Amino acid sequence: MAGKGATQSFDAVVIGAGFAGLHMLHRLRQLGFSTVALEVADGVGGTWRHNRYPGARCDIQSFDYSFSFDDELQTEWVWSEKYATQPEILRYANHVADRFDLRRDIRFNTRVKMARFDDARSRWDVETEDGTHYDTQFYIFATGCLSVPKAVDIEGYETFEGRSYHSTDWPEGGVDFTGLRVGVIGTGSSAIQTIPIVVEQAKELTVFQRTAAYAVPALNRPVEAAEREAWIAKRHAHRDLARNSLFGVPGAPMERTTFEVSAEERQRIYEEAWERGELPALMMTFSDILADEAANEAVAEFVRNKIRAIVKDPETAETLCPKSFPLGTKRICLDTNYYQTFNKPNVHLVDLRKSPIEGVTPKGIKTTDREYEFDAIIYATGFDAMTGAIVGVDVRGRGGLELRKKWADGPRTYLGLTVSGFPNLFMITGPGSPSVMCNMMSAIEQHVEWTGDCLTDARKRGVAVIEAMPDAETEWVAHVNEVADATLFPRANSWYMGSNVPGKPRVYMPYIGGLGPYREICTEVAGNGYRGFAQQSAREKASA
Ligand code: NA7
Repeated sequence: MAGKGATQSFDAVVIGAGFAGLHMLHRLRQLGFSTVALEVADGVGGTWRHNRYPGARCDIQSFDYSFSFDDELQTEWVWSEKYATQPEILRYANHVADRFDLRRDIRFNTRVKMARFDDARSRWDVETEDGTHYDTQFYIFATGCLSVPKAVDIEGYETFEGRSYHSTDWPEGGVDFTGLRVGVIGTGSSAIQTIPIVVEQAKELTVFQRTAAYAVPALNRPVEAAEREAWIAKRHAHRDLARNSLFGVPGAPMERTTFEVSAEERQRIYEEAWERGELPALMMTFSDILADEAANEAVAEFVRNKIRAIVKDPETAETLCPKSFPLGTKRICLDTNYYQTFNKPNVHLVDLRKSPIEGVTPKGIKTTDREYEFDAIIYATGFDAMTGAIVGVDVRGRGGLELRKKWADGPRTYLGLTVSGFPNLFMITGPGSPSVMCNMMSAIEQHVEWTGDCLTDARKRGVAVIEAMPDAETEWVAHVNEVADATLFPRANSWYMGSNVPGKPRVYMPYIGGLGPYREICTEVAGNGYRGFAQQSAREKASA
């Protein structure tokens, strides 16, 4: 191996060794491309390596939250629970790396500093922080959608004299909260998963809520042997349904609309969905939930009534009821005893809408109302989602064009896979693709397969440079917005919109047309000679 500061040449450089990076590396290797993956951490797993907070689990059933690309892999691996815990998911990522002998082509502890497209050579120069240069034809982001923590935007947080933890970067080996007074800031999925576990040790736990979330019970349980066998028997059909579905898991919204049925029937349908313990279940009960305000309000009120029935103190229950955005327009949370936790005498809820946080002090957290003293504060304040990891690298395309500048008013992509002005650059689950709107594993597999096919096709046809055309990009961005605008999604201040990060442009980032229809579009683009892409062979380039 070449030493630091040297240049190494590859067909493809993949950034990241989470699930997307692992699969992309494996696929490109299978296709005969010399490939290296660069990973900032000291091991594989991506977001599942850092998000080690107690209670961290997937919110898509384990069978679905796994790869389908290798049949032996999917039949040999045994998931122990309906929703796997973070340690089990990380073990799975390590198993994938071992099984396909991927580590030999991953450079760990390696942060990319800069990536520059050299017009003359049609190659990328990728420079890492240790000064190594990677010369590559293709540059592929597999950096994940939820991998860069949102910087803590609360004044004085560094002055706190107790212990501070962030859900996105939890200490290895865990934390003992026994006998401590703990404050938790945030009530998104991470907080909702961790609060019921932390309270088992903490002396007092105070939750600071700015926006109440919709959470449905996970109804987690061990996977029985018979269930596993049944899944294995139907796996091919199951995966086909998932690939062509809206959310990357089998199932579709019912065709009926909310007010077509009687109030009693509606209630029965909601109850049935609630009892399934699955994230998309309530959204699939009627076809108009994500498009019609009244329909959404009906199902939202059903969830609020559940909260009111669980939480004994009426004022606390009312504060926990989400009212400021439509159900499903921020990712629904799956919980295990979250609402029940607020019935414990040592758990308190602070409504930041009534008394906002003024700042963190040496002793604790000060709201406009009073100061709360803590021994430990947990920040479960989320991520700079979808674009944070991409613009975190200084990427320069054709003519020195800066990706950060190009995206200053929000990300612009063609198919969420490519960017005009940035030839031979690909993004796995980039903004403008279904990504976080569905099961990430299904989204990753579709993008990895498409990218692998695209590179193979380019090689076969002698194409040296492939680049999204500006018109195709503009049309795609318009389509992504048009589809989003026909729904209630843009109504929420969500990380889908970038509105959780101060100063980030407010643009609806994922494509919500559904994974199946999106797959068809991508397949059609490829089938039509990569419609919307400018392509240049080495010979054309030389004579240009
Ligand atoms: P989320 O869903 O972005 O949640 C972050 C939470 O932190 C949310 O309740 C925020 O309130 C709150 N927050 C963020 N900054 C502040 C400040 N400054 N003051 C008070 N409260 C704040 O992140 P998660 O990690 O929970 O989940 C992300 C995804 O991971 C999730 O959707 C699953 O797909 C897995 P806000 O809503 O902004 O008012």
